[in-house]
Amino acid sequence: MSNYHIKHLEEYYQVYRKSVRNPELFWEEVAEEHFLWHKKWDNVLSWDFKKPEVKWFEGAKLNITENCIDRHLHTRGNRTAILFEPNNPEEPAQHISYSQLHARVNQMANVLKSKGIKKGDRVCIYLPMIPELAVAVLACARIGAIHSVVFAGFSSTALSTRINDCGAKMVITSDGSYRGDKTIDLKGIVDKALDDCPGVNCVLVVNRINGEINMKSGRDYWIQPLLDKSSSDFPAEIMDAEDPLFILYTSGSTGKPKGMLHTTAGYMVYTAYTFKNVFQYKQDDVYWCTADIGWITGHSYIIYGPLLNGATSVMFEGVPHYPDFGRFWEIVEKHKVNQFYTAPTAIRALAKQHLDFVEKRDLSSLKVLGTVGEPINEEAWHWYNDNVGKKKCPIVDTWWQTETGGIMITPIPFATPTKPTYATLPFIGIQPVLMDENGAEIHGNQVDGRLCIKFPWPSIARSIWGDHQRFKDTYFSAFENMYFTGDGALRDEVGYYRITGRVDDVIIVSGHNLGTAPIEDAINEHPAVAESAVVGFPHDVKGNALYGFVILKETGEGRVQDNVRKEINQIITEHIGPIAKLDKIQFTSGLPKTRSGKIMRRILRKIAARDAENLGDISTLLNPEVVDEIKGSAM
Ligand code: 7RM
Repeated sequence: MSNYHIKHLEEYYQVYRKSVRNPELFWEEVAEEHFLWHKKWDNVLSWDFKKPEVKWFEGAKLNITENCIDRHLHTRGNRTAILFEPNNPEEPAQHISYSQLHARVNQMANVLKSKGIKKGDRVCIYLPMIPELAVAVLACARIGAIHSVVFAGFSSTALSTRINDCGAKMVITSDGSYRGDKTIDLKGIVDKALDDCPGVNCVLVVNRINGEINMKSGRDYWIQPLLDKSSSDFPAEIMDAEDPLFILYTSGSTGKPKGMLHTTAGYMVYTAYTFKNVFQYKQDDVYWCTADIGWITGHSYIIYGPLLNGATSVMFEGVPHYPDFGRFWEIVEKHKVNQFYTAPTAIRALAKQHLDFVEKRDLSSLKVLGTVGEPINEEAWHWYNDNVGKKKCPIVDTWWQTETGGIMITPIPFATPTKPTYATLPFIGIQPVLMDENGAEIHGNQVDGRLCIKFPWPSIARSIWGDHQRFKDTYFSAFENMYFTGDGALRDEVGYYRITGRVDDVIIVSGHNLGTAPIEDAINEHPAVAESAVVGFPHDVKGNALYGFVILKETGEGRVQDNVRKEINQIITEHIGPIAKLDKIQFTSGLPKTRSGKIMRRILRKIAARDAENLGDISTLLNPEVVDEIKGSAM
């Protein structure tokens, strides 16, 4: 038992050493004690980062939803599994118990089955943050179908790309969604996407807004009547440990989004174990992660991790600023939230508002605060610590990725002393290393380098859907026998890690990963555009914002240019979504390029950040004269 629940720093070091000395033995013990298996594994781990191939708990048989739900029925059947807080504060919250969740997931699984879905099929879920989203995810897992949730803020083009890439047969969506004072026509977006998706033969539609929508006969079905006539029993499909559980898309620095593939048993063991320890969850606590289930944080730490521990997980439909900037604190007070997990970008936005929004609420239920998604700056950390945690709640700055499935570097509350802007120590079983440009490991403390992980952990992604070669090239080729994260990090004098940011062309805007290449591709669709380059620049709320340098085929007048600016952002919105819109667009006659034709983004980044005094080595630059032009008219 003591392995499962760490309470002191000494205990952390002890368990950590054990987990690294004999990972197989360690994870086997965790897996033995806390889960329901139809058959135990023949082999705990086999791996080869060269192929790459990783298998955990091979030979084991299980269904993750039995572990999330059925296992708790006799002890916690009437306890709340999902606490749904609607967008509109006037609409009552819903407390969905483990028993009710069991019935609803089973009904949904029966509906999926009746529409021809079976083990291994891909189902695309494009839903707002309503209970049906969690139910749909779990129903897929129950039947053995592979869910691919697409964040409901993505555009129709982004949606159709993902549907086609994974070959989904079915889409589960809603007539619309509420976001603050707006309603969004989700079904319209789906209809448009499906013009390009011949493989989808069934769309299930949740009624959320009573919207006037088109229902294509023979393809589209309202979901509720189907659920109503379905049985609330469904025998879980027995899965192999390494059967796929889900695909979740994440932006790459180049090309199309990568469908990260996660499998069943390892993901289950790791998300359950991290949830328990990183949030120090105790029975009957109320835990709230404000992420959307469309991101990995929502998969692992709204649905799977919490439910695997029999927790109460808050699911919030709305946004932090509706009806006003006090909404988060109102919800914390209302539901007596004990663990609160959010993104630095949200903290920065809320820290700008009147302190009264925070101070008028009773936040005394809070025990642990968390952040995820991007580096947290010192001011935001202190604001969070002082005003939300009242200096009594440890802040867990959790570093991890879609690819890692679960939290990798993090303090353990009440055990690890926190340090602002530091994610601190590797989680149990995680072996980070820092590497230099020449592929050598950097030993010692007070050093920085590229962050790699040298040993597999149970929830590492197993592949990119349909493109194993790309998986290998992206993560396992830069450094021999290592998983390369794409992030830079430094290690301080006591061995704490601080993540310094991406070392590739991924830019994190408000916690959303955006690749520069797909945005540039969208910009270049504009008929007036010859070429473009996008870089990030520091932004006090979003962390980074986007700055586009654009070469027009013919330079127009100011007014023409303003129109082009608007149209470029429209195209980006259509292709990717509003999160990828550019804050600044500068027209230029050329882009700084190396002799081999590569855009020197380093220079553009400095100009965008208004830090162009010292541009460093520009000796390989082919066209130094454009640098002066760009500097001269920087925005
Ligand atoms: C969970 C998630 C992954 C990228 C990652 C980092 C950045 C995430 C932190 C962080 C500094 C953190 N998955 N990142 N957490 N940077 N401190 N605590 O965000 O796939 O969407 O993004 O996010 O660059 O590589 S993700």
